Amino acid sequence: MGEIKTYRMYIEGKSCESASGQWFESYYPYTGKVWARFPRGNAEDVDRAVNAAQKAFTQGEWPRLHASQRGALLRRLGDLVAENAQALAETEVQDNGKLIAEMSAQLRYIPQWYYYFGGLADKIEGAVIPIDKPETFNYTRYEPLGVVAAITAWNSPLLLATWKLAPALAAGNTVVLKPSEFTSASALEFVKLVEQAGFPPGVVNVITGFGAEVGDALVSHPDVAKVAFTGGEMTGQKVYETAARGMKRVSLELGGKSPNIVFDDANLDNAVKGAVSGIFAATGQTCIAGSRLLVQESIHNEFVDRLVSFAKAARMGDPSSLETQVGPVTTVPQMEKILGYIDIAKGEGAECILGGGRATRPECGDGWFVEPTVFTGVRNDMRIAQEEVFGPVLSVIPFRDEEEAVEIGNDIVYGLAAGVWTQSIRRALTMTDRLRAGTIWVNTYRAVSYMSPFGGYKRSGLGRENGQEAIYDFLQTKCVWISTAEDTPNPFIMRLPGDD
Ligand code: TXE
Repeated sequence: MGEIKTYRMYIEGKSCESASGQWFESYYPYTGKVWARFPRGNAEDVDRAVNAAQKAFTQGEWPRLHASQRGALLRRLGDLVAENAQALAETEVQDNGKLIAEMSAQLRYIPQWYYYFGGLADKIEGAVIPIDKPETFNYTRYEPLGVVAAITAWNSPLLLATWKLAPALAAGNTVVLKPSEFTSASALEFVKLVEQAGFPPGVVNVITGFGAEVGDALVSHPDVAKVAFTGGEMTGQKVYETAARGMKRVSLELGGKSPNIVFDDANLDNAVKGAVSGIFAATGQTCIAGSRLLVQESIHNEFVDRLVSFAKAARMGDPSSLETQVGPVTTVPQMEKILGYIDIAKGEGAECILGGGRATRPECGDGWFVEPTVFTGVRNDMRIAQEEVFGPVLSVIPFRDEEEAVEIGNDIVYGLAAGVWTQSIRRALTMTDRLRAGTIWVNTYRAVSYMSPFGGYKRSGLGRENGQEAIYDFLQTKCVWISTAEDTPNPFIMRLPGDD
């Protein structure tokens, strides 16, 4: 690989190094080699970024813009993302190891978030309350919160940032974005487009660095009004606790261990594709992975055979080739975690019928690859069925009937998503009713949209991203009382409906 690329943080419309002058490196997962370096931020940088965001929230052009003008800026940003889609996709391939095929599609879709929330910006209306007091006018208005800290994970850096930035900005907030230390590049490429679109300095800032040094300082900063977080469950819990001390708003998008449930009346060709995309797409590094495949006993063996022959044929290797179907794992700690879980499953007595280790195929070179792995004979109480692996490892669990499918599906601390494969409308509706998860897919899997609310039940998180309701997570309600009375009544007597 050629020269190492140097990135700088972005605060108040300017590129800058960190206060400490230190750097950290990012690797290309396909080769395992360093390709870029980033400023290693600390609490001082956080303070500068939050101050810039607070200043932009209270002074200058941004707070004076109409909602329609904010919407126009967001739509312009969407256009710029579309124009620069290829370059952004290539950055993500390099930094994260994501497939170019997936990223090209994702980058064609990301502008929609800016168009949708840009369009929503001037449709947020308060209400006039038919108040029960004489000579009183009472109404509500929605106002932005202030500085939003957007903290994102490494698995889909730009998409996850977009889910936070588009509604936060549409609502009139300012933002400090902290991407994962493993994948900071796309945020810094993207923020150039924010500037080009014409957002005033300080409205969007990007700081790079580690969770304990930058993330924690950001969550604890007194001028941060809200934290929008995507990441692991343990970190989410810590963020929630820290934010609670400052009484900050929090939305958390955490992990999952989603059941993908195949009934014997399903279209099995479709269900096989759904099971494969549920766990092997994005190398299984998605919070919505269908990592528990529940298969009805009567079709279990046939289904597993079909699934394995489909998965076996998946092409691994160079993520920048359009032919590749399963790419590398993004980080070394993640690869080690996945391999650790494969050992745990073997130790628990699950049967490994596909993969089961690091990929040593020649086309994988020195990259961080794990073979697509399938375990059968998994019981739902095993760790491999209960804990999020976040990799290409599938646990197949047989079930008898609907009742047992619901019981196993819900017997988990998470509740992010679930899939149901059936041709019976009665069964589909019953299952969607009884499964406890924020998203249920029937005869499809992994579908998301800017229009459709996304978020978790139980320990999978708090709040919803996407869809109209997402913007209210970045707003607060103000209630205004105006007396139209000539005289202020006796201050020692409370007035009730019917009193003159
Ligand atoms: O995530 P972290 P990691 C799961 C997955 C993975 C595990 C750990 O199972 O193996 O989480 O991944 C920042 N205060 N998911 O370690 O630590 C951090 O810098 C504030 C599921 O990469 O949660 C990064 O920007 N911020 C998940 C972000 O939090 C802190 C996606 C997420 O990092 C912080 C990714 C702190 N104290 C991993 N510590 C999903 N839901 O999709 C860290 N951070």
